Amino acid sequence: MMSFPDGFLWGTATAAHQVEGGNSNNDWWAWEHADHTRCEEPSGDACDQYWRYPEDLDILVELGFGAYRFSLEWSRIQPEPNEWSTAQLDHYSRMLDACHERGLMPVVTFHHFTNPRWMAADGGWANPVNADRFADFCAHAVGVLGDRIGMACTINEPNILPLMGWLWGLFPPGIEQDLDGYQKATHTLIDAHAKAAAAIKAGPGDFPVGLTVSMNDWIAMPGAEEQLEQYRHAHEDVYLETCRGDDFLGVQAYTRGRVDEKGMMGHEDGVEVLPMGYEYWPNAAAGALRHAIDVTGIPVYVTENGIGTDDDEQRIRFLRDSLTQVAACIDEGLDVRGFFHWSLLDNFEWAFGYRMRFGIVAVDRTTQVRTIKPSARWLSEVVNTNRIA
Ligand code: GCO
Repeated sequence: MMSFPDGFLWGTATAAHQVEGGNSNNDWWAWEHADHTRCEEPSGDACDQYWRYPEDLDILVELGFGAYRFSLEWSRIQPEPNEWSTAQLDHYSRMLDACHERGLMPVVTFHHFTNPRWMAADGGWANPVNADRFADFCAHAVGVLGDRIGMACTINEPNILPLMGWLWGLFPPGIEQDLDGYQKATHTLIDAHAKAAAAIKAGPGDFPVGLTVSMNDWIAMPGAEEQLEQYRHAHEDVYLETCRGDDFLGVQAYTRGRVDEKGMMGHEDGVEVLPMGYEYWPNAAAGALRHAIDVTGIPVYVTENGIGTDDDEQRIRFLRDSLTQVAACIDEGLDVRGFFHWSLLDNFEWAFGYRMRFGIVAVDRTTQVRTIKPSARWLSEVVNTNRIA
């Protein structure tokens, strides 16, 4: 039996654009509706969480979770460069209050992949000025919301944005193989994290502030150790190294990356492959945690881990194995403080649309009715007993 320390924080994670619905003033909405993109379908009403958040928070309470990680939609709060929406800030105020009324810690992400259209039109993350604009947004939002925030994540997976947006063309602005744009976006995002963290710290409230980074469990074939270092450095360490002074790091891990002397390798024969196209790899979180702590030396939370699958038994198997390894990391003495399952709900999985089901709660796409899955009950047992039976 594996157990978790007292006070270990259990939560689930979502992002505004993936669950709220109707976020028509951001670059993703534009991207979903553009003819030339590889998006399978538009986000539309998503899970209508903009209106249904009380019901979703009730589900978290019923399952015994202590925290909810969600994001603020910048394009709602600052619809134009010089316009701020008090009504939208009030909306997030009500969400924070609703969390506290239920005893849930709100973990607030200030940026989760989407940009206001005006910011995207002015170069997006490739324009260094947008780091200051983002910090300005953070200062404004924290001024209203800060007294009720439990923990803050500045930017979700800044390492994914340049990769998807400037090299692979899967996220807006949809550019492929633009190394210069990739590097500019990387620099702006690193700068934006530092400036946003300072702005959030300067506001009301006193809560931990950190970054969340997308990480793999990296494995080098014999003789390819140097190639692995190069890959990992460009993709992850360049961000981790800037986090050493932060309150915590959020580790988000879903699979592994294997490297041989020729570069990134394909799937290994015999290893299950998930609908997302990568290997089923329950050691992802533990492997990433070890490396994250090695590089940063700061406390870490798993801020995302889970799988997109229609097979809920497979999800339970994944979670059992993944959490067993996370518990082993804690036994080894690593400072791991919490685990946030991605995700609470089946939601809008970006270019894949609604085909990928990462939730422990199903959502009927027509009626929006929520149905708790067996995996939610399984995880609830772990959360309530603080151990894996
Ligand atoms: C990410 C994001 C989430 C995804 C999740 C599943 O890691 O890409 O934070 O928005 O939905 O990771 O792919």
